[in-house]
Amino acid sequence: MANRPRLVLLTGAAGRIGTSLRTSLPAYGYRLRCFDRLPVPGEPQALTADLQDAQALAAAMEGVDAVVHLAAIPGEAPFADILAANIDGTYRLFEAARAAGVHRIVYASSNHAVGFTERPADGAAVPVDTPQRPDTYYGLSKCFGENLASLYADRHGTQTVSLRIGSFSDEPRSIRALGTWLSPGDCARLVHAALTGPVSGHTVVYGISANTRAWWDLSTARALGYQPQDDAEQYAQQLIAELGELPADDPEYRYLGGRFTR
Ligand code: 15L
Repeated sequence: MANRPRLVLLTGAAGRIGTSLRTSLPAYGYRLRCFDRLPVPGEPQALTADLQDAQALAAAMEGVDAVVHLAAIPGEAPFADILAANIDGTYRLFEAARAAGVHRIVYASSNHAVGFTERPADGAAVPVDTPQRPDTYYGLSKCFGENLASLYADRHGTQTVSLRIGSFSDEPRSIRALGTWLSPGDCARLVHAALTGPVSGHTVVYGISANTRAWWDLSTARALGYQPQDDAEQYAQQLIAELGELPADDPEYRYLGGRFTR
């Protein structure tokens, strides 16, 4: 594909999803430049720096075709910490990418941007155009990141894709995850689609596998070319036997954000 990005800057490369993508993305033909505030195991070339380090960020962008921005505090934290890492850090990342002329940014948003949305009574999959409804300062920072992605698309013409990632893990580990699971293989497929699929402006997609009990609608992800292969259903019988079904008044069942809404 002519427009397939080759050199991809991967921020948060030492994190859980970053570690998985470092293994899986090269098979799709990408060269990765890794960036993290912590050393990245097995990657001596990785750039170890903070997002607040403007010089390091500018150097990281040199020759880059696209950015996959994962670096963030991955859950709830004091507002000051979220502000520095997730909000200011994401702004600095977008601004450095714009200054370097990077065409596409794939932004790791989260389902917690819409976490206080009640699950539809009929169990229907929630679409991407549901209003933002953060469940935490963390979720709020993901709303900011999505809106920043929208601003940079409209104002600067950057192609931006926000991935509202569900529950990334090797296997689903909760009843909620039967609907929200994103397998490592599907995560790579999703990021590849986000790096190569047809994007005009800002696109929001949910990031889950092809779960029989899916909580979110995958049509915008599929429009990018995402073809998930995994389904949490194969774990359902065992998980339900171990953990039991969720009671209807349990926040893990009632709201999209699960325990983040407690
Ligand atoms: C997230 O955004 C978190 O980073 C992760 O730790 C999980 O809690 C996940 O959402 C989820 O909702 O399962």
